[in-house]
Amino acid sequence: MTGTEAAPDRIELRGLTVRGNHGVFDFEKREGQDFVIDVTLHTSVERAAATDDLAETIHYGELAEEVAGIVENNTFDLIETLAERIADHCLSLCEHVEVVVHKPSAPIQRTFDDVRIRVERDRRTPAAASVGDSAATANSVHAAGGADDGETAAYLSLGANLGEAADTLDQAVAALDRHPDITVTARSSLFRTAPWGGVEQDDFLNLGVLVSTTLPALELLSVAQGIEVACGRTRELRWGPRTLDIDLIRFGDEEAELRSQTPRLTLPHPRAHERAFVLAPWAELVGDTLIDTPQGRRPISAVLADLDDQDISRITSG
Ligand code: A4P
Ligand code: MG
Repeated sequence: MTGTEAAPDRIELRGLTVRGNHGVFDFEKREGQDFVIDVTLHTSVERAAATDDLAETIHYGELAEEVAGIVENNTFDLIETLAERIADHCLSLCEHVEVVVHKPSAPIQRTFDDVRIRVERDRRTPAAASVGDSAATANSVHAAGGADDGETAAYLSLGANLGEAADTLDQAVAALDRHPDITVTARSSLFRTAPWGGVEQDDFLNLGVLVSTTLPALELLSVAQGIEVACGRTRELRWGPRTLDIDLIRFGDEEAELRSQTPRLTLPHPRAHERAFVLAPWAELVGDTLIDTPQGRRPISAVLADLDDQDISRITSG
């Protein structure tokens, strides 16, 4: 049975108009324009109707705010990406969703009524498996991360080896800090690091930042991915060259870090313990901390000592 058959009812939000800075052209990112969003959530309203209780349904006021936040707090080149992100979020609320993103002021040199992208996603179909997984994570993140009622500390690792890598990293840190719900509390030195992962390519520049955020982990990752896109991320190969990569390594404190096992968000980062370019900036920022390894929790300094064959050098102080 599909999600659609399971829930014949719909909650529909139409014509939500939000100013955003999405588009491939610089002027679109700089000046912004209106985006119009339609969302259809496939969800049963039977129980809410029977009890007349708001707690039994999806609050459409909150939905509108959350969707508006995704439009306002990210910068994507493509409305395809924006539609996907909104759908991804909605799958934390229901099993099946349709999202339409209209861009009525798109830079098209002809008279036109509208241009729009429509995506339909289901938690349970293989095509949307990662979306569904991430939606499940979104729920657990809200429960486990404690981000709804306060600040959560997180560690992010940033890397680049294409273009003006040092400038890109500066811009990325500034963009994270500009976000209204994220504060960069500490930034590491810049490190020059030999490529990890077996792909022959130029050295990377890497750094790490500690942030404090009121966002749940998935939204923090979405913001980071939006910054990757805005910095013109290109990547052809897994572990290959990239303009900018931002990985979420830890969300929460050492004693209360979020654990997540989905393709969209795996936490703690499963390969952190193998990578000096992740651990050296982290150790610089926090001193010692216990991290997950296949041998159990170990002090970061001991794990780093085992990685001393990885070529890494500090090039500026933070
Ligand atoms: N994803 C799941 N969990 C996470 C998480 N904790 N943080 C998902 C970030 N992303 C996470 O990521 C692929 C998918 O992983 C996304 O859909 C995301 O939702 P990606 O960034 O698109 O792909 P990728 O970066 O090519 O793959 P991967 O496996 O993330 O590569 P890494 O691990 O980021 O490695 N060598 C040096 N010296 N310095 C580097 O910075 N970076 C890489 C990239 C390889 N070698 C390097 C460096
Ligand atoms: Mg990555």
